[in-house]
Amino acid sequence: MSDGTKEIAYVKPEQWAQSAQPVQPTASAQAADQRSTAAYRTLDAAHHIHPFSDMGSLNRSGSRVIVKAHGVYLWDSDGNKMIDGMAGLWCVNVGYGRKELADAAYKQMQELPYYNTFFKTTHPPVIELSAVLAELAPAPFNHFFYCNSGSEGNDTVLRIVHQYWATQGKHSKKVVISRWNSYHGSTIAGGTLGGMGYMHEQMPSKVENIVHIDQPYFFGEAQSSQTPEEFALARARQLEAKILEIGADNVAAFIGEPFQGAGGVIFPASTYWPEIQRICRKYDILLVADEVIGGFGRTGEWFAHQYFGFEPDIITLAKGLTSGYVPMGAVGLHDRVATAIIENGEFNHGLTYSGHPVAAAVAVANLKLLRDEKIVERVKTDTGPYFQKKLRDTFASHPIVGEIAGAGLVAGLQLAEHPASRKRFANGGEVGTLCRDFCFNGNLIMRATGDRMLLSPPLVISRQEIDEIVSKAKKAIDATAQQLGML
Ligand code: PXG
Repeated sequence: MSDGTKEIAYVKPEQWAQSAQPVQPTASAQAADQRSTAAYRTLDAAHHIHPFSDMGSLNRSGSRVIVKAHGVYLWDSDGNKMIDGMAGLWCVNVGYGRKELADAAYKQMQELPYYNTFFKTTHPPVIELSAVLAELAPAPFNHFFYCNSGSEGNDTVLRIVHQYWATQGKHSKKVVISRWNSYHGSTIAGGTLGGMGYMHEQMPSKVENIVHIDQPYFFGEAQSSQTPEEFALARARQLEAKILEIGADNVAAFIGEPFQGAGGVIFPASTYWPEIQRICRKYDILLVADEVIGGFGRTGEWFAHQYFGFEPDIITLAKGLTSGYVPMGAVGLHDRVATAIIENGEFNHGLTYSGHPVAAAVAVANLKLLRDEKIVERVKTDTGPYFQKKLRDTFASHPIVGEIAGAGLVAGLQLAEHPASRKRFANGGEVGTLCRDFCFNGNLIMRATGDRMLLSPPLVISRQEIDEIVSKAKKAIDATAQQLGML
């Protein structure tokens, strides 16, 4: 084919024995790395369905083609350099281009590219990873189950919760309580657990026994007379009301992201999580913290539940576990839950790639970087406070910024029509999209959820790079305000 699409380096089976050396790309495969932007877009539109996208409209406008990355920067196929304010999708915690991770994958692929741990086998990378996780996680978390993503992690959570109560003889404890506007993944179970109505609408069916309570979104949902602490307490007490309505004997677990990520970086006031924990303990309900975004240093603590000061029974992990270099998810079990699973016969759940050796080797290399280079400590004591202060200094009195939420290296900026009275834009999603497009044109990647602008840069970001993000965000938010005639 003249465009080289199908001419990739291919070793025929009869040549396998001679191909012990790494295969070099052929000239045509190298050429395929250097297509023009137009050629990339044509091929992408012809064959690729993107996640969460309106493909008709995307194919008409064309995607931005990201071709390389280093540190906190990305480059597109036209040579534009962008600063990545989102660490990919909240995942590239150690930044792009760390050779240690590539080397770990390369070495592991040569030594043992795949084996499973189903039938009385195990392997060094998964053993090593479990030991490192047990060292890094809070004391009662000593056991880990592996999967490929956060969604599969939350599917696994449902299986573990169900099995746990079965082992306790409490077979009626089946209902899992979650929250509206939470995000727990895009499989059927993850999507049902999540509280995104637009996802529920497109599901063929939902997982049974999952119900939702309201989120602790102060800016958007509190009454004008409520303080953040009062509102958070009232929202936490919806859990108690829901348990009483369903009957504690029927409720298995509560699941929540310590702070909602995709839902808009919503940070509950300090009263929220202690009350949720009190209620879970009172009614003997497992407390699950979905740490897929919050885990591995985002708030300056290793896990976001440590930042909010509560103690879950189960944690879901993904993203920062491998810094996104390869896919991997995990579920961490408190000793109490682990013992019940371990001591009560077979647990009938597993995936071909549970504990994949290459993913595990990359995860170990990644966690060692986070630990040994003191990246998480730096977020807590230096770059995190600097980022939060810089955002507050820059936006506290901006005419369309109503709230600055966050800690460490994660933040949500609420765009609002009238910040003082917490009046949001009637067409909030449109304002957020407008602002996001200004960011994009200014070579800053910043995500919009409705009218909240989100930042979650790689944890290795420097103060100077933080300055660059904040100044680019300021330009984009100013441009948005100007377009709306509010600046
Ligand atoms: N839990 C949480 C808290 C998440 O944020 C998942 C589970 C699911 O993980 P996987 O690996 O299955 O995607 C997530 C994922 C966004 C965005 O636009 C956020 C996520 C995924 C894709 C897009 O903010 N979070």
